[in-house]
Amino acid sequence: MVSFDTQKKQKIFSELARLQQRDFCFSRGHILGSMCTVPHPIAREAYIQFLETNLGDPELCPGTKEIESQYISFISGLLHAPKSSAGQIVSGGTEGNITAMWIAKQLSGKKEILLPKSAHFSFQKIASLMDMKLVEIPITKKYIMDVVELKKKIHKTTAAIVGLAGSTELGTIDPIPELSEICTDEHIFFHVDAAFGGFVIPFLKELQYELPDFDFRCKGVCSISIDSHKMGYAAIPLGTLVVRKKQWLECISVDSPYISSEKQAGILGTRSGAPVAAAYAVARYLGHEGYKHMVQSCMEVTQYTERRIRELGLSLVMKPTMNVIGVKLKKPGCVVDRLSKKGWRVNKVERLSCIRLVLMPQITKQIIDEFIPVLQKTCEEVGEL
Ligand code: 0PR
Repeated sequence: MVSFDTQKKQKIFSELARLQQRDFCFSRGHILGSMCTVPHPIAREAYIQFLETNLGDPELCPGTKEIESQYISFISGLLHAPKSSAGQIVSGGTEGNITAMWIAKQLSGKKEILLPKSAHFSFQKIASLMDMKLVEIPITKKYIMDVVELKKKIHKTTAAIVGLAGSTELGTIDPIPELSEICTDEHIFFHVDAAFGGFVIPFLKELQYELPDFDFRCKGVCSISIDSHKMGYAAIPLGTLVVRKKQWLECISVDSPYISSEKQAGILGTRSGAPVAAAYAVARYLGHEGYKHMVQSCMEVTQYTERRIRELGLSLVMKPTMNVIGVKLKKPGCVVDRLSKKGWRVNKVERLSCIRLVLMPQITKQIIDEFIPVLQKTCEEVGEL
């Protein structure tokens, strides 16, 4: 047992608290641009309980391994994955995308990735890490991948096509069913990046929003990456990559002679069971209905925010598809800097000349009521209004 030198401990913790004071925090509600949240309280408890576990050596923690299997089953069910599928826990959207492209490269022996211009910057890392080439496909006026342009770029060298189900900048959804058909016909690996939208679209569809299918019910979809530390209301770092065929994980597996499993798939070795237990606890606690309610209230706050912004005389880049809003501005960087000095964090998207607001579960109408006058004043100061 570690015995504490109480004085030393107090000194360290006051130092930690002093530094933490400088952070923006979700619980005060002033972070409006992030795709993460304050985790559900149940996630916090489960996280701490599983702090010492290591899923990189599964024989040491068969119980945690079982939690992981059950969590993967939950995610696979949400995405309508077939029986032949398998899931790989990852640290988030970046690792999910890297792993998917690694599989595509191994399976095809090719190096070219066709992806919309709106794809997340993690693909730049993929190109550099795996010596792959990115071919950017223009987007339409609706901010989704232009399928006509895509077809022109398909080639013998194409390793994979990537579609977005919830883009980082605007929350848009690429025409996944159409892309799925193209990929089936052309025998191309089709990866769907649903890091943000994976925990939103299934529930919006149940709430009668008219959105395209994005999951394994589209036969050409080969893999989907979905993040629990975004709309899954869980703790950082956690995402899942689900692949249509279990055997595809073999091409990213190596012999692991020193540990309890014979082979290890994926990028990481040692990895904590804590975020997995936390996400599992949230999923068990909220259940399908709980997530549906959460998404419904995020959309109510989104619609409220949209109305308040329009009332100011500002316009939106487009009608929001999900709980992400782009507000058109002439000088988004300038507005973001000023808002930050006033204690509000939003993200700028220079490419679309807008700021991005993400209406995560912790954002309430009251917080929006506090924010709107600050946004108004800031826009007046810089001549946006
Ligand atoms: N794919 C998509 C569609 C994403 O939006 C993101 C992250 C990723 C992949 C990468 O996910 P990880 O960051 O989990 O690896 N999108 C957010 C963004 O770049 C991430 C984020 C979250 C940024 C919280 C800021 C923040 O405070 O905007």
